[in-house]
Amino acid sequence: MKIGITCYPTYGGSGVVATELGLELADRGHEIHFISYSQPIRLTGTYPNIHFHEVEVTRYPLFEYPPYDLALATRMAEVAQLYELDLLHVHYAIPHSVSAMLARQMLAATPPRKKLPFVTTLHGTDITLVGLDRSYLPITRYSIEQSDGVTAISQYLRERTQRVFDIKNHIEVIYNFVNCNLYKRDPAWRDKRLEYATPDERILVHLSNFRPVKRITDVIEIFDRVQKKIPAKLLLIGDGPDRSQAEWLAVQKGIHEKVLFLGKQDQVQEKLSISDAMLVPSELETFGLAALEAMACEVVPIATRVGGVPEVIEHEVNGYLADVGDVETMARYAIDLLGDESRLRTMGKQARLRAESKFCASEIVPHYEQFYRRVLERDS
Ligand code: GMT
Repeated sequence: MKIGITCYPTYGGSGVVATELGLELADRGHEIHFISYSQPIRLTGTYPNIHFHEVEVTRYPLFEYPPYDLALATRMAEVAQLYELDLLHVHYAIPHSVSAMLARQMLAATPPRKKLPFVTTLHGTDITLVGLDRSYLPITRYSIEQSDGVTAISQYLRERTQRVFDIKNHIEVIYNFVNCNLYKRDPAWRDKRLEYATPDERILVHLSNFRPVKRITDVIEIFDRVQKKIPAKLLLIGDGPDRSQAEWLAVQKGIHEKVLFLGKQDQVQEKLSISDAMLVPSELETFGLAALEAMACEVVPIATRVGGVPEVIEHEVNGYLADVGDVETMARYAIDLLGDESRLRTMGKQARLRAESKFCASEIVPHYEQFYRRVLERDS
C-alpha cells in the first residue's frame, strides 16, 4: 500500500507512535509518505521506501495566525495525487483529521476525482484536553465522524471518546506498540551504566515531554525520598515547559548532582536498557508508551493508576500503580523494589514478558494493515 502519514513531528507520544508505525510498515514493504511541518524526530536515517514532504506555511502580515491546517490539506492532496496514495493515516485529531477531510473533498471534487480515504488515530490530549475546549469540540467531533476509520490507542480512550464526544462510529482499539527487537536489555548494561552511576547505585529514569500533565515535580519528590534510603541516580530524558521547575526543585533539595537532565534523545532505548525503574507519576496517560518502552527493556514502571495505564501495567506483577500525587506510596514501592535485587530482576523479566505477550510491533502492526484493508474495501 501507499500510505500518507501525518503527525506532530516533535517530542510527544503520538508522533513517536506514528513514526515507529511508518518505519514498521516500510519494513513490511509499504511505501510511506510522511507529511508534516518538519521531519519526525525519530526518523533519523534514510530509508528507500520512506519519503518526507515538508509543509511550508506562508507568512503574510495579514496572517496573525498562519493557516497551517490549510497548507497541510493542500500538501496532503498534492502528495496523494502525485504519489497515488491509497490512504492517509493521521495521528492526533486536531487539526490533522480536519485537514485530511478537506484533502479528501478537494480530490473527490476535482478531475480525475481521486478517492482518498483517511484513518484518524486518537492518542490522548486531542480528546482529553484540547478536544474538550469549546472552540475545538464541534470540529473535532465532526472530523472524527467523517473519518473513514477511527482507532484509539486504549480501551479507556475509546470509551471516553464515545462518552464525552457522543460519537457513534466504530472505534477500533489498536494498542501502542514497541519494537521488541530494538527495545531490550542491553547485554552489556552493567558496564554501560557506569557512565552515569557507580556500581552500587540504582538508576531511576523518567521520559516525557515535561508538560504539566506529567507532574515532573512528583518525579523529583519521589526520587528525593528514594535516594535518602538507596544510593541512586535519576536520568531525565526529554524536555519541555516544566523542566526549569524540576531543576529548581532538585537544587532546593540539594540533590541536583544526582539528577541528570539528558535532554531530548533519539536513541532512548540506549538509556532505558541500563536503568532499573521508571517513574511515571502522570495526572493522566491514555496509554503510557514510555512505560511500555521501559518494560520491554526490563525496567520496572512505577506509575499512576490513571486512564489506560492499568491496561499495560499489572500492579505488583510487572510494575506498580498508585494514586495521582501519592509520592509517599510511589517512593515506598521504589525503595522496596530497588532494595531487593532478586525482586527487581524478576519483575524486570515480567515486564519484558508483558511487552512481548501483547505489545510487540510484530503483533500490533498487522492489526493496522488489516484495518487499512477493511477501510479500502469499504471505500471501493
Ligand atoms: O503526553 C504525551 O506524551 C504526548 C501525547 C500526545 O498526545 O502526543 O501522548 C499521548 O499519546 C501517547 C501515544 O499514543 C500515549 O502513550 C500517552 O499516554 C498520551 N498522553 C496522555 O494521555 C497525557
